Amino acid sequence: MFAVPEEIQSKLSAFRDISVIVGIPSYNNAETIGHVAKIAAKGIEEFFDGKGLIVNSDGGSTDKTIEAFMATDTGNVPKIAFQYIGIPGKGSAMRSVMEISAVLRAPVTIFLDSDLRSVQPWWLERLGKPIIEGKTSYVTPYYVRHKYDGTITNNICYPLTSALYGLEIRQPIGGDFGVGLEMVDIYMSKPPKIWESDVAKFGIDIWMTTTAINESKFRPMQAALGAKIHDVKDPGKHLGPMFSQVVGTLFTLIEEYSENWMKISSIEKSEIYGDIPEVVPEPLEVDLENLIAKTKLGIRENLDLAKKILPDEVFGLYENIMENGKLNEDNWVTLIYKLAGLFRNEKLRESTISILIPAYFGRVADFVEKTLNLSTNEAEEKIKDMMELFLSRKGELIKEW
Ligand SMILES: Nc1nc2c(ncn2[C@@H]2O[C@H](COP(=O)(O)OP(=O)(O)OP(=O)(O)O)[C@@H](O)[C@H]2O)c(=O)[nH]1
Ligand SMILES: [Mg+2]
Repeated sequence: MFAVPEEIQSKLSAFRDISVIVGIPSYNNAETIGHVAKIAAKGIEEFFDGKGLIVNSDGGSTDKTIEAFMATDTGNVPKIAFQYIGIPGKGSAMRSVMEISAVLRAPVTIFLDSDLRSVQPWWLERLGKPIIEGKTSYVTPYYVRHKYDGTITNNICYPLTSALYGLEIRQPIGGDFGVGLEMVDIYMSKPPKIWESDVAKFGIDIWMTTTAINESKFRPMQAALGAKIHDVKDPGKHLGPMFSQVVGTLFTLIEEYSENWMKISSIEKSEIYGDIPEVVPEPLEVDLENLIAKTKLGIRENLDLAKKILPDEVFGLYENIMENGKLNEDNWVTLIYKLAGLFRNEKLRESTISILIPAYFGRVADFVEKTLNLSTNEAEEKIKDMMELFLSRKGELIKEW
């Protein structure tokens, strides 16, 4: 084991016959982690005969997250908590949990974010049962989210991943996953160098999902979970670093699996397990003015860099974003496919991502403005259209290869 401290490793032999491990990554989540742990324990009692273990892998919180977790009453369900070893990030935390799953040979590992408020005991059934029944070894969450929540998911991860690999997965980076032992073993067999990349940070989710799509002998499934209520972030203010880790990883994987996606020209739906609950997601305020201002400023700052690496016609559309601070769907696809191609050149990696970030803010601004008066369902249709657009123009990406 690489990411689990020795004093924890030596305690693991006490746990036998574990059917499910619930892994909770955390970083300063003292206020919310207790609730998640409590619900996890209930789910383990109800759906796994109590044969579970709850693992909190923390990133060195300064708000006593571990203490809050350990002080939570989880009944007869055992729990352990520690600070993982490795570069700081959500991925390192999840790695440490999977190392424990591999050693204990737990057939199911379920990840739950520590800032979740809407988590329910039955989420464990939805995320775990398809694996126990042998139908799949990877389950992504299928939540009902507000139209402005999940902007990285909606604008790139969902439409592009679905179009590339031909499997429609609505929340490829949802974070709350069910993972079977087949996939745990595959993840743990990857070169350790992977854990020095953005996979150790917020790249972990897209990496796990893309690897499952391409390498599992089963097809990934989705679990209907209802609303995702968690600590939300305004895309203009907090999502820059997360975007670069997620998209950098996504682009790296396009290279890795190029032989697979090039052959695919249609999209199938990944099966959804469970009835989709009827819930109204919590509204999320987006500061549109700030987003537009941030877009314009970011484009200006990256203009010289963009001129150096983009072909003229693409640079033209990039420069245009500066005028109104927005980027439409068509130009977004053009830019993504061009930059995904340029990203193959290791020397251009940093530049491509830094150019893309302000354009992403512009894409979000355009979406927010176009959907101001639309319902969540109507906005959803627009996001689906983008997936179709990525698919119909896939030839442009193939040309880059
Ligand atoms: N151990 C560890 N956990 C982290 C770190 N960063 C985030 N996490 C955990 O990963 C989970 C998801 O992080 P969030 O910041 O809520 O991000 P998110 O919900 O995926 O993203 P948004 O939908 O954009 O809000 C939470 O449980 C965090 O506590 C880290 O550096 N170390
Ligand atoms: Mg969150």
